[in-house]
Amino acid sequence: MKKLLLFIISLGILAGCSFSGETAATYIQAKRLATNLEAPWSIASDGERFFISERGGAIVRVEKNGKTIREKVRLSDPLSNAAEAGLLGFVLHDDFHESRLAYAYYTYNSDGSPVNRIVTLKYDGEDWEETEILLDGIESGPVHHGGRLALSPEGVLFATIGDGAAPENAQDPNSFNGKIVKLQENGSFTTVSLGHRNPQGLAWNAESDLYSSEHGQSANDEVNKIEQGGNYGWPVIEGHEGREGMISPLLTSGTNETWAPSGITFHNGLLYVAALRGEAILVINPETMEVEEKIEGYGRIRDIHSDGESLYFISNNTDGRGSPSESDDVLYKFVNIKKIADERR
Ligand SMILES: [Ca+2]
Repeated sequence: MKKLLLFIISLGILAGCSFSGETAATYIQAKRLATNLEAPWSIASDGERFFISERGGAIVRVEKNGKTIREKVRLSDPLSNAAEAGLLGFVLHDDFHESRLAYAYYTYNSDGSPVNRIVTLKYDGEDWEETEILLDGIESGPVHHGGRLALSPEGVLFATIGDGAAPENAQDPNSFNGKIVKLQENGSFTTVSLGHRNPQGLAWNAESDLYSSEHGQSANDEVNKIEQGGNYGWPVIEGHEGREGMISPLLTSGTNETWAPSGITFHNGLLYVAALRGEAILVINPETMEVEEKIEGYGRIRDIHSDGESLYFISNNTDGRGSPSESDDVLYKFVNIKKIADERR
């Protein structure tokens, strides 16, 4: 009887989960922190509030009490309306409390063509204003803009840049496209790695190793461990393929499955990957690089964020490629993460 009751309760509150064995953490409930986001892209937090970038060019501030305020971002050029483009990556400076500075990656319209740049934004408590261009002239084709920004454990800004739908540029050391780059405070930048198709996830583990997710062509999505100077193969190799001088992924969706991975994060020793087309959060054991669990039921997922204690994620059903519900898109928080094995004992 007790078991049956547990099972029924589980059915009720475990919506959104599918399990593969009794190995991984399980997610009892996802609480809605904010609703009606419009094509949200990045989750940032100052510890008190969330700041969610929207592709259309706004930052949504989410207060602790659930109040949401859509804030203006004054940019030096109008945003591009190309597919997948707009205000993408957004991350707060690590001294945001003092400096009120953030970094943003956006696609603007340059004489009818989409071009990406990375800028600093200054916050006045209500709105954001572009104050400095850090990297400009990042060519962008009709799609594949990349766009993820993240701060390393040392506070250095990293960015993922897509191939701009010109695959050959990913192997061209003189092109920004298909690269992961890092930018120093003094304005200098370094290419970290090349040979990427459309990377959109960046995260460091507890040992400060950098991981990235990237969209493959027709499946072959990848999770890579990024090494300085590494060549990750695109468009010469993809998925499981290998070649001397090129680094194959730690994990790939293979030729029959598409995840369309975007934001990634480490949390309590596991790697979490937001999947758009896969409509799931992939929970990956970094020791085995196996997908231990897929958390489903929220539609397309664009970004996932850990504050060390809790996990947060945003759906992405309003970008024209999903089936939005009335309250989409939503910022969720996972509550009550437990071991499924414990739960069943
Ligand atoms: Ca690759």
